[in-house]
Amino acid sequence: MTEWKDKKVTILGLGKSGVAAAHYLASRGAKIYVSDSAKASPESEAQAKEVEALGAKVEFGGHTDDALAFGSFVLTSPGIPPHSDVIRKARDSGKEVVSDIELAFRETKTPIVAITGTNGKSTTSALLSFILESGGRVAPACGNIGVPILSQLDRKPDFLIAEVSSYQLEYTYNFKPKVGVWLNLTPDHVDWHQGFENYKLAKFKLFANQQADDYAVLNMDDPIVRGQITRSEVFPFSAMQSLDHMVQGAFMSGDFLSYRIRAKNRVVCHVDELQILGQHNIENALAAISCAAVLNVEPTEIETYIKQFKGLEHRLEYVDTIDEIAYYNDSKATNPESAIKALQSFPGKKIVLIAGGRDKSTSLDEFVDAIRNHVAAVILLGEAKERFENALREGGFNDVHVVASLEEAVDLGGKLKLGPVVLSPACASFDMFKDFENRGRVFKDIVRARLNKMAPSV
Ligand code: UMA
Ligand code: ADP
Repeated sequence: MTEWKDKKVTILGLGKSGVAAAHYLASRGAKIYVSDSAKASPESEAQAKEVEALGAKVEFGGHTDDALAFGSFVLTSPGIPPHSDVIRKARDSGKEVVSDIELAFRETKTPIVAITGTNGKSTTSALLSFILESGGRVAPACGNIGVPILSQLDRKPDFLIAEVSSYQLEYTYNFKPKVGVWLNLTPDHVDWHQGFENYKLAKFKLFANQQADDYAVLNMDDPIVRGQITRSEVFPFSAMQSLDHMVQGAFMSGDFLSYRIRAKNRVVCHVDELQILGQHNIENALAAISCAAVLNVEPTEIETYIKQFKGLEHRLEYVDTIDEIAYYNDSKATNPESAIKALQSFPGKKIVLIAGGRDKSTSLDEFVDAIRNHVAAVILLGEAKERFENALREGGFNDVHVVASLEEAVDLGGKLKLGPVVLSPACASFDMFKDFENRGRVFKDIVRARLNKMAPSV
């Protein structure tokens, strides 16, 4: 741990992680200069006041040489890319540039479970945290999930369950989680990393410093992840293979989620006992089971709590049933790949899909294929509606309805009575909503208002 008294630190970015870092360091006597490239706004002015009250200096509208020269090292917000002028300048002047997870690792003896992957990080982190905390431990889900890791250290946790992004990993050097989890890897954030190879290398850093008494929880169903070589002990998981040849691991035994550790096989639950839907969530559950197993959580605790986990808001979240039609909010599905996961999560049923929003202009071929197989009707709205409608009709799917608002979409979905109504937009939300969370909450409000209208008055 570092002695911070009177040590000077430059923090780049006055976002969530910058503010949390300022609090952590100022409470230990460090002198702080926070520099943000954006112009001041009412919201950022309020954040500036908060950190100025800690004695920190704040600048907006660019990163000056003064700010860079101030600190003996630089803590960067994860969004700032390594090829940006400010990071290049800091490094050229010999400064160490670290992310908050690197600093947190240096500052705590609490074992860290670090969970990464292109998809499923938040669900897996939240599920593991739920299992551990339901059993009475302090084990917050933190990091990229939206709770800066530095804000959790003073709670004296038993474990830190850190969702880590490739951005945060890029700025790590000594980071060594007790358990590193890698769920999957598909192209993402390629511009930020300047290529897929760099994105992959950032993810590899999760295991770079691990030793034989650490664990690597690896998805054997992912062609890149399963090839990872580590010094740490591998605990494999697979939703598709039996793993009979492995000494330990988490796997499906028929329809049961199971694991083997120290030569004992354990059955956790039947797949239908999980409240989180879909094949992708079986993978997330097996990853969380793997972590709980290596952390020596009692099998009965894992069995009990995994069944109680309701999932995260906006990820295939069950809202309610009106007139025998169930409604689901999957507003977090902001690209076609994640919407496909939702379509595949209702085996034996066809759904009514509400999609559209701000178009990411990526290929719709696989999305249209999945719609042909799993969807009875599509209701489109937002900026993407024309391109989506054309792609669907060209792909031979004609049960397409175009509407002007989410209210109209929910109303029509209920009237069609063709199956569960699922909002899984495959698009960003910014054309009609503040963000995906706002879109999901508006959807839920509309559904619940309809439910209230239907309820008989007493
Ligand atoms: N900024 C600069 N200089 C620049 C660029 C940006 O000063 O060159 C400033 C911005 O003006 C902003 C500040 O940096 O005021 C930081 O904003 P930010 O959103 O990048 O960072 P935080 O608010 O600290 O949020 C970060 C993560 N954001 C990113 O990685 C982009 C959050 O993940 C995370 O929840 C939070 O820390 C707590 O750990 C968000 C995310 O989008 C959800 N992550 C990506 C993803 O999941 O795909 C990786
Ligand atoms: P992340 O934190 O990595 O963005 P989330 O748990 O928030 O992941 O899930 C976001 C979306 O990604 C989900 O709505 C789902 O469509 C998809 N998803 C979740 N888990 C997986 C997985 N294991 N593999 C592939 N896709 C997944």
